[in-house]
Amino acid sequence: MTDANMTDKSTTDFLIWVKDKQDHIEMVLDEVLPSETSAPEKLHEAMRYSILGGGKRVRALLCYAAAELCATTATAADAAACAVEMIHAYSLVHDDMPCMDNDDLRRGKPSCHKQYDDATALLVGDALQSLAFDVLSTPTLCENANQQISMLNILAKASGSSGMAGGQAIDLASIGKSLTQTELETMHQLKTGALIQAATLLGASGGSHEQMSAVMSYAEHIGLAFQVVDDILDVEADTNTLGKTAGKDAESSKPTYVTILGLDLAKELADQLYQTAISALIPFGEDAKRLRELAGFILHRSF
Ligand code: GRG
Repeated sequence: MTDANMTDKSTTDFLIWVKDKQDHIEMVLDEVLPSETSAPEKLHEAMRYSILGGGKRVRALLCYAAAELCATTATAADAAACAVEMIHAYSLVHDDMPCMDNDDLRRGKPSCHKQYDDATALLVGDALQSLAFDVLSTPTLCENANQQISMLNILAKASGSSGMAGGQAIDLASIGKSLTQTELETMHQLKTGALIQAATLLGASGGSHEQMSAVMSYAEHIGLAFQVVDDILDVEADTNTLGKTAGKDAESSKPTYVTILGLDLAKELADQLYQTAISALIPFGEDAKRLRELAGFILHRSF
């Protein structure tokens, strides 16, 4: 889970930071989500089931690390981390449904439509998406209204048809077809990369244009590395470790970095993308420590 270059002491320090932020985002989400005792109870329970108590929280971690680097306020960083994790959870709930990837297991437990039903899963995704924009548009969030409007715009673009939903449409249309590496990259930049970039950029939204553009270059490369590693794990890891069905890509005839490049070249590509992401952080010097460590975390993750 950690960068091979890290010493034991810095690894421990990083893992403490990760745990602290994971616990924090869990608490913030718990507070923001409607109570399961308020009507409509079943929908609220299913929303909480789908987002609480699981996931690595990579997007929230990227958001917090970028916020620390760019001096974004804690209130804005919390709202951004929450909103991005809500969009991510909605995408997983919808992706698991029979009309899309049809997967029964998510985060080590039955996926939302298996635990509840299809209609509830559809509504959970819809409601989490709305709640994300509700949280991010809270009137008291930022003193700088322009920053807040820009944050809303970043998340809207990353989630919609020019971002995650568009990437998912290309993904569904590409089943059983062969894609070139460039076509595969375009699909993943949208499907997975756009939200990872948004998470990092939202965290950096309190920074200068120069800072945001360096962070953007980091996020573009680490977002793609995340997907290449995901394709490798789909082949190399087992279902228990992943908490979702392993081997799903091959089973559903999906083009992946492993099918296009083979395992060794896919691993080389992940490493190259990691190195390029790290280079983008050079202007920040030591201050970008957490973003560098997170890049290692993404590259070496085992689930
Ligand atoms: C339904 C509009 C819509 C979009 C779905 C993101 C997505 C698009 C589908 C997920 C399918 C998938 C497994 C993609 C591979 C990369 C990915 C997003 C993995 C899951 O993210 P993690 O590993 O999950 O960060 P956790 O559970 O740790 O949060």
